[in-house]
Amino acid sequence: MPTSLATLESWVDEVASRTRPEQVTWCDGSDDEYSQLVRQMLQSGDLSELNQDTYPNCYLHLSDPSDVARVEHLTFVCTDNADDAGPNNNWLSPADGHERIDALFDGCMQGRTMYVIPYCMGPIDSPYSRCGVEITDSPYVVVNMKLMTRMGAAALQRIEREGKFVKGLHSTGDLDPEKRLIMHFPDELSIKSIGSGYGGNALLGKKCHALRIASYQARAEGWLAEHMLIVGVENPQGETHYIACALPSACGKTNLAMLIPPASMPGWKIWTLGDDIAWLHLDDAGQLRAINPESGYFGVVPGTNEATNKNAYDMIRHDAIFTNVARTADNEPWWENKGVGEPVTDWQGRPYDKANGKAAHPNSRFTVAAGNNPSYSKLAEAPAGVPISAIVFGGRRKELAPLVYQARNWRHGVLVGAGVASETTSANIGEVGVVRRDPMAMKPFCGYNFADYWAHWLSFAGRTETLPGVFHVNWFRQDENGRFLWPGFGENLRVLKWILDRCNGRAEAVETAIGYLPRVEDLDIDGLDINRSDLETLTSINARQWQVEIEAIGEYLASYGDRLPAELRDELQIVADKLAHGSVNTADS
Ligand code: GTP
Ligand code: SPV
Ligand code: MN
Repeated sequence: MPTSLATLESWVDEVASRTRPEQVTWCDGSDDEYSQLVRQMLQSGDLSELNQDTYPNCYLHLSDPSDVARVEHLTFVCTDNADDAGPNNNWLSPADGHERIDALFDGCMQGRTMYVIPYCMGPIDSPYSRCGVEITDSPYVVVNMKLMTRMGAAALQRIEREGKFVKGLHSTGDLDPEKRLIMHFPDELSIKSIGSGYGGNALLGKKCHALRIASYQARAEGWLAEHMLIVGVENPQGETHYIACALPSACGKTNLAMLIPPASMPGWKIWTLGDDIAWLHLDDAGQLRAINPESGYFGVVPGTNEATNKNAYDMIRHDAIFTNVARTADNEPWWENKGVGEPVTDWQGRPYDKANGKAAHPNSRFTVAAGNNPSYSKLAEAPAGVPISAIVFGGRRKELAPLVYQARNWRHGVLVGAGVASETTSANIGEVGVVRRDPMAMKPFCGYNFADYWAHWLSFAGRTETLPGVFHVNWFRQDENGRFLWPGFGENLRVLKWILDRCNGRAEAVETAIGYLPRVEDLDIDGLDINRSDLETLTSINARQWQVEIEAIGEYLASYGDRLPAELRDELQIVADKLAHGSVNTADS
């Protein structure tokens, strides 16, 4: 066996004897290995070639139609005590969890190759990085892991040096939704997932390791694992400040992470560090720093076009894997709002027919290496990460939430994060468009009790004098006809500019009950085509609606019982009192 680490070797043997693969392959992460697996999948039909003249090295994978998104209802955190997983997770005892899922793994790899994938989440030389090994019977998973993580020989060397790694066992099984389960055993640093080939369920380095297991470890070790993009904003003076921003699934992280400044903001530049996950640590000087544990993007395809996200549009023109998009007559990938071309076959490979719904699945995805992104930051490889000036939370809210506001202080900021709610999206199997609580955009991803998680967030205030400012944004306000009030995408830079100016004491705001809001004149709207009344709506709050919201947040927080930190309850009371006693800038009528 090609490892000197006995615990790794014995685990691989143990898995092989349960799953009974035809052969075992250790992945070295080389380009040759990637090409060879692609050739093999073209032969088996797992992948098909897209137009190699216009989309060189791009391939299409069509999933089983039942297997196109995460499955929160089938995802479990297995801890000794149910309370440690919390009301925010499905729970089983570790013994019951293993028993239930192991039965499905018995003999599941017969006739298949079992791949062993050593990977490193984070720059290979960073002290903040963590390693894992994923065992899978899916070549699609191997090639996606190659694009998304630092995988192969270098990761194996680090694992052998450290002797410690997260064990992830995955099989596509028979894709029967009744036999699909994703289990986490944080005390054992292990993950078991069966019955799905979809990204978040199958690429175990991503949500399973880098969020659920990592958040559990981060609490014990004093850091944070978050569902956040990391972006560098360079102003015309050449100074770059970094922002970490948590938005729920399919709510704009990839787009914000690589936005292109509007023509009317010359001299501004955006540098992408990460588009989905951030690991945040306080350094010795008390500065919060972030690394992106991933090295690729698994992004939402629909809506990507030259106007909304040209960086993404360009980076998926070569060396990309498309999952569940449609195709044109000239064999190019097609999706809703691509802006060019027409579909001839849909995401299920059928002749396109409007009566069957969308041509591309709403949760169709691209996978590309981060290096494909024209705005990829050099500091994305820096072992020490980047210093974070602002933390931004947000959600998808037709109503209520203004374009942007700032929390009064860290403790209030934790309440703002805990109070995030957002309309559900097709990133999870289930109903779309219903508002649900999604604290810190981590509802599906926090590997332990949210009450303990908020206490952990609060504890940072006692550890340093220099925490980032905390903000909330909403790009998705609509009028009664469903029209977006804010143009979004590149224009979101105007909001980032106000946020950074606030952090540097260079922008004005008014204090309201919910925090500091910009007045229209505090935002840089030079060259922006938007009417004044929309701007006024976006920068004001309705006190009565907010009273209802604060009450709803109170009820939600109360569902965490005695474990809820008293500080959060106190902060909520402060906001409730301010709303009750009236405050400036409430566009109440
Ligand atoms: P995950 O990968 O699921 O975690 O999602 P994400 O947060 O990275 O979301 P992404 O950036 O892929 O955006 C999801 C959808 O929202 C896409 O269809 C985008 O076109 C759309 N979107 C992103 N930013 C904006 C915006 O500023 N305004 C509007 N109206 N839509 C946006
Ligand atoms: C999300 O759902 O938040 C994603 C896609 O980023 S997945 O990798 O499936 O989690
Ligand atoms: Mn995500």
